[in-house]
Amino acid sequence: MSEFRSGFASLIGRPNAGKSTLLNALIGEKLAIVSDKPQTTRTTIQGVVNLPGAQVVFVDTPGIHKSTTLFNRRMMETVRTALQDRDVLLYVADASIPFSTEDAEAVSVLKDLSTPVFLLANKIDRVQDKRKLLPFIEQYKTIREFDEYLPVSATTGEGLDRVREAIVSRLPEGPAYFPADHLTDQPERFLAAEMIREQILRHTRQEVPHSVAVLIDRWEESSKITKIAATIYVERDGQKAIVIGAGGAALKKIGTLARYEIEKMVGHKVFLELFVKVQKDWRENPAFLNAIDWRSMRGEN
Ligand SMILES: Nc1nc2c(ncn2[C@@H]2O[C@H](COP(=O)(O)OP(=O)(O)O)[C@@H](O)[C@H]2O)c(=O)[nH]1
Ligand SMILES: [Mg+2]
Repeated sequence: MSEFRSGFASLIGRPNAGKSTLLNALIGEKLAIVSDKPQTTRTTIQGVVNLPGAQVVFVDTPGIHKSTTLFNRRMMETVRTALQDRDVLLYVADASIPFSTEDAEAVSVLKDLSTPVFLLANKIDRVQDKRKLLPFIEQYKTIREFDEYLPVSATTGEGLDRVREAIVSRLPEGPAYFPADHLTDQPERFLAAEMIREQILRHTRQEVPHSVAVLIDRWEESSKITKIAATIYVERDGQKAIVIGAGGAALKKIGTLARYEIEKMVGHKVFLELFVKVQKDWRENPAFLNAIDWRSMRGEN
């Protein structure tokens, strides 16, 4: 009988490639928030999958992008950390749009790595003519050789079995890292803050998504109801007005939709109270960045 295998697989790639959607699809649970705005994912997120004879710990990461603010630089640091000490790297590319110089630049983060790297050509549900996948993959090959080339769709699930098989075949033998019921490294209250931020990303535009941070102020759980108070931070008065909306309509919608998601997670009724505050230029404020990072809250980095 073959031995049990276990290991870590990081999902990396440019913003919007579909890394977080893939994480959720591979896990079968919604762990990472998803939107069509870049920088939806701001931190690494682990999701554990138990397969027959193997345990894979997937790690979702922020998209590879140019660092302008202190916050962006921190995000890119987490991407670089996620490249280290992994058993497999999954480079996710959007196969529904043409290859660009930004793609070529982003792939360069993989330079000098000896870890096996798979190219996941994602969003193939949007590629009508599948013959186009070959030249798409060839473009990547001109930059580097990958250990596997896997066409997938995170939304339909196509190709994901091949991904799981290919990962397991590259994992070292070893015991599971986590107990079978351990799903993620994220505390529930951080997931809740993310669910609130997801609704803001979905219902606002332009500069607002980048300027939003959410912190949970209060979390009181009883057997029937969880009472949560959270503050939405923005950088400008104008953004505050957008998040609140005319007569509070936008904030009400955000709160209602986020509450549904949080109720699904905690499994009972939720009472959600939201506040909106201006925290000028928080993306350049180290103390504030520490406050919104649950890892540093727990003294993990
Ligand atoms: N059609 C299609 N859309 C996808 C697929 N994967 C992701 N998306 C969409 O692409 C956008 C970005 O996805 P997200 O997972 O947040 O990308 P990330 O920035 O790489 O984490 C979202 O609107 C997703 O719904 C896919 O396989 N097919
Ligand atoms: Mg993401």
